[in-house]
This record gives sequence, C-alpha cells and structure tokens, in this order.
Amino acid sequence: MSTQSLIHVLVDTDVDFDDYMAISYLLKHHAVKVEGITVTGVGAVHLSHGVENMSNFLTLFNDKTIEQTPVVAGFQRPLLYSNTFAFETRQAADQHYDAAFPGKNSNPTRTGAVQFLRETLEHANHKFTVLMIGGGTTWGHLFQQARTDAALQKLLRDKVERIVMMGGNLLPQYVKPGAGGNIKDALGDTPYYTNEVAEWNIFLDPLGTQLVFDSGIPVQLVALNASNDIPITQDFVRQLSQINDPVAQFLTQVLGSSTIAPGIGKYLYFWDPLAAVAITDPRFITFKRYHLRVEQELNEEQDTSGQLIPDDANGAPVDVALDSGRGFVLALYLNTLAGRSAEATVENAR
Ligand SMILES: [Ca+2]
Repeated sequence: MSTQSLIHVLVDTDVDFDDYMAISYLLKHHAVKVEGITVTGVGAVHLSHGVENMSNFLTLFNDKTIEQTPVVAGFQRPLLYSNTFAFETRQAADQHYDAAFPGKNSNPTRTGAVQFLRETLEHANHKFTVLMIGGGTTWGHLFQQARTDAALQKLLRDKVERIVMMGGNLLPQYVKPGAGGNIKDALGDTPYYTNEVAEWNIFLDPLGTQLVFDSGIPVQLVALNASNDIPITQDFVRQLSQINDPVAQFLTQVLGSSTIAPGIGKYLYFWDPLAAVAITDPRFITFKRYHLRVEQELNEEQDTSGQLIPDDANGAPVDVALDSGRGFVLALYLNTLAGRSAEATVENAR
C-alpha cells in the first residue's frame, strides 16, 4: 500500500451520517487527497446547512490543509421530479446529529458547484476520481452541459479517471442474491411513496444518475447488493469509540445520536464508507459489468422510478458491486481512522 500513488478525489455529498464516515476515511487515508467537496441539497441535508456542516466538520482534523479544502454548494432540487427524504431525517442531518464540531471553519465556502468542478478540472495537471455519495444531481448537471459543450466534454473525458457512486440495487430477478429497494425502509409506518424497487440516491434524481451512467467515464456503482453484506453493528461502534481521536469520537457521537442509534444492528449499513473504501481498495469488493438504464417514469400508484434495469441494447456499461469482504473492509476502515492506513494492507488484515 505504501507504493500506492496519490489518488485525487472530488466528493459530492448529501452530508448524511454515513457521508461523515466516508469522508473521514478519505481524509485520514495516506494515499488520498480530497481536492474539493461539493454539497447537494438533494438528499439528507438541506443545502445551506450541509455546506456549513461540512465546512465546520473539517476543523476536526486539526490540519490547516484539510480545513482549506473547498466546500461548494450544489443544487437545491433534482433534475427530475421533487422526491424528498422524510422531514425528520433531513432535520437530523441539518443539526449534524447533535454531534459537536470543535469550531467554526474560518475559510469561506463557495457557491456554484458546476463552475467550481469545471475550473478544478481545467487547472489540474492530474486526473481525478469522483466519489458520489449524494446522488447524481451535481455531476448530472455537468454531464448535461457537456452534451452541448465540446470543450467541457473533452475536459471531463481527459481529467476524470473514474466515478465511484454509492447507489442502486440489482433486484433478485437480475442477480442472486438480489437486493430490494430501500425507499420504504426510511419512511416508517406511513410511507408516502409506493416504490419498492429503487434505492434512495437514484430515486431522488433518476435523471441525474442516467446522465452519470451515460457520461462515457468508467462508473463503479457500490450498490445495496454489496453494502447489505456489512451492517453497522454495536461491535463496530464500540471499536470506533475506542479510537482516541477527535474524528473517531465525532463519528461515535453521530452513531449514538437519537435518530441514528435505533438503527444500529437493525437497518443501517456501511453504505457511503464502503464506496470510500472502493476508492482505495476496490479488491475488497466484487464488481460485475452490466449494461444499465434507470427507469425514468414516475407512477404514483405502483412506482418503479429509479429502478436499475439491465438492458444490453440500450444500457450504459456500469460495474456493479455485488458483494464485499466484510472483515477486510471493517479492519481497513478502523485502521485508517486510527491513522494506520499505510500499514492496513490485505496481508495485515488476514
Ligand atoms: Ca450520502
């Protein structure tokens, strides 16, 4: 691992509880440089809160360079429809799960994610890996613009090496074992959506994801099929809490908060942090190439919008994560949070 060259990452996040877990991993990893964080208001957090929370979150690392990582506002609404997370979920994210930041980040945040991303690609003399853990809206805008802007199209093809996106699920009719959707899981006893086949990141903006798939850039989709292998357990929270570090302590507070704690060992999984691990160590995850399209049609009675459909004739190539090595992933994650990413090799995890 020490021979691994630096991976330049651009993150797009909806600043949910597991986004903090994913971004912590990247910022703690010796082989990763996070070059910018765009925040989407299409997901857990509302946009203004998300930008402020992510900026202040960076003060936990006690590192001036990390504190200066650009934090940039994206969009308030999806490219298609207006589906949203439950109000309570969004409020908890806005209030950063009542976990305290050490201080206010004095570096100014920015607006205009599309312009920021374009400039960042233009000015860099290296390629980027993109981590999308908040749906496809922000980059979907960029790819949509590129359809009528040849210079932007070329810039994206030249400078973006690959996209790792947390999202989606392949249903049992397509693969064994399959993964069902997770829309109703988050809606309690009175679900206001009928959709049983989609995953939230794609459901919230099916067009955004379709634009990402059609971008021509290699996409690795960290789907529920793989994250279902790694529930977040009490044992994991206990191990995290034993790491004597402000970031690990912050994450422990988040996972212990009143809205998150009830799901530990029950319905919460290693979603976004698994996608972060896919950035540095994709070998812990089994990917299989599919040609996929995203169902765009909304039907309020029997909704399938956001469903991933394998379609060899009309689909775009996507490498879908079907399973993951739970022990390796958790060991690597915890070692990295403890500041030992360089030693956390496959050999040591055995
Ligand atoms: Ca997320």
